[in-house]
Amino acid sequence: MAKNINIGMIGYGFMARTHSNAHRKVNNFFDLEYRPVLKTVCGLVEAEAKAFADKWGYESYTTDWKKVVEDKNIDLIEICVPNNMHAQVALAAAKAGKMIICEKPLALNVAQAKEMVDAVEKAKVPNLVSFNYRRVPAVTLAKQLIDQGRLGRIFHYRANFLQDWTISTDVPQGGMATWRLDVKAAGSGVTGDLLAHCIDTAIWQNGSIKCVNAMTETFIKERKNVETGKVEPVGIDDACTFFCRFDNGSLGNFESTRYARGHKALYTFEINGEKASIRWDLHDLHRLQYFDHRDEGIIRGWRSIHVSDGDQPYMKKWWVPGLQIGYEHSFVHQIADFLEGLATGKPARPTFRDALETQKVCEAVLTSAKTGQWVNIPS
Ligand code: SOE
Repeated sequence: MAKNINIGMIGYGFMARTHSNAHRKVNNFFDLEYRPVLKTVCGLVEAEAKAFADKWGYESYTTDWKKVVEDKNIDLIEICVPNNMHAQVALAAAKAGKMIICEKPLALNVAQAKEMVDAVEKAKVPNLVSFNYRRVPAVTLAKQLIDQGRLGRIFHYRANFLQDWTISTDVPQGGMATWRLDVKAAGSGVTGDLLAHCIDTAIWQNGSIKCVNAMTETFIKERKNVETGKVEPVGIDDACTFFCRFDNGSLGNFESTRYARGHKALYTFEINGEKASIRWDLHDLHRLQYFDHRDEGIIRGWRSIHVSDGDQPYMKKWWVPGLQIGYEHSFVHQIADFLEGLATGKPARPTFRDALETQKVCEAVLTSAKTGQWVNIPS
């Protein structure tokens, strides 16, 4: 019999849906010692918290997150609220001895992130930050191929995360649906929201980043704030491009924007090594493109690996070879790995400490964009 882990979900938006879905499905597909139980969901508007609880099968709901954190019956706090609440909820949850899974980015800035790392490490509570794209099977396979040395020396790491949903001047800032445009709630724009994903994957696959040189732009300078009803200056970065040097000597080139007309969520990366290259595209997420220079000349070319076979990451847990999975499954894998980590004592990653590295790069990127200078990533 699996042991129950009682979940207290803080938030009822998009991310709370992806995480709740993962908790509900994980034991149907993975053989685990632990079983998540959806105990309580917490959100600002009572009727919406109730509706969320009914839809996803939570036993209760509340509008007071402190009650959830202090509830003796709750084992794990899920932080799926805007970025400016991550630190206060995480610090209280760590103090109360709860396990924590926190949405990305970990915090508003490095100072906050450090405090959160100290808190979970002092309390010795299992902790994870939700950088879900690591757990798309094709992305995990890319990491395995790199670790096997198939690419040889790595020269280039290139990543993009492109969207187009904020091009209209009518899109407001603040409030439930558009807090990502309000610097007070989000901390930054595309840097923390989208590039953080690319940076997390890049550090995981290619090692630490040494220094960055960035530029950002805010194309629409004022937007109506849903909360105040007033037109206010926009404080986030709408677009960000940066170069970097990795510790392994390779060069990085990253771009993110919410102004790439035609792209809804196009996350791509390409890694070029001495012997081979890899390319991945979120819109074709079950495929990994691979080019190996050691192939015989007449058949050498890019192969498109359909990552759906039982010996490829995570896939033996799903259907039969050849049948693919999608976005939601990366969150199921995340929960499976977290629960597996509890059982084995080998924590799933990225932990808060790992995510602090990404936070440092994000902060250095924003500093560089302001000063126009190269910025070193502090150790
Ligand atoms: C923003 O639109 C967003 O939802 C991010 O917040 C997510 O982290 C990303 O995966 C998809 O886009």
